[in-house]
Amino acid sequence: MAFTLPDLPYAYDALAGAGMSQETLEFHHDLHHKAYVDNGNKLLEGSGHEGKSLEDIVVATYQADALVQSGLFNNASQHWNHIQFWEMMGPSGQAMPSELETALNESFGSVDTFKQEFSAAGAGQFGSGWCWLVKDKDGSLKVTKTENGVNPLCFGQTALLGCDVWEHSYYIDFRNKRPAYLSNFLDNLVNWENVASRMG
Ligand code: MN3
Repeated sequence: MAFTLPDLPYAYDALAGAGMSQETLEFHHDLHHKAYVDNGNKLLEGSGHEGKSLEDIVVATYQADALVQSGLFNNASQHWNHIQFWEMMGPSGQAMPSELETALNESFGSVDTFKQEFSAAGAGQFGSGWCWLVKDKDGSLKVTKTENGVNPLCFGQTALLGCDVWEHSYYIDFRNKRPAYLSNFLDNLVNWENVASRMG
């Protein structure tokens, strides 16, 4: 089905107090995310994938062995990634549900260790991409990083939390300081209720 740009689940200035400005959200949602939707729709036409869900298009067009992904994959996956990303954030002051805290403690030793691993994955992603907290096929929680638009769907994993480490996500508010953007994301921007709801 055709891709459509969803509204943000909050006002454009809702995250400003948590370190993501209105200007960043206007550029990121209205220009970057919209471009993935518009370009994806052009590439979807005549591709043979028109009848599929967004998730199925991402999985069907991912090429494990290809050095360069197709344009349809890149735009569809980035569309999916951004839908998740908006939902995974909220205004500052969000508490972590106890079941998620317990799961992070069991998987990583402590919430702080999880945050360190997640930040290191994001800071260590060379060039554009994403870092993730995923639930793997065996049920274990893992921190991963992916290049460009590649996401956990490609590996049969459930995305619990993802952070966009393309420069367009942080350059207005943090300039070149990706590690500062990542630590602010974890400390102030994550909607932990949304993350917990994805554990299933
Ligand atoms: Mn982005």
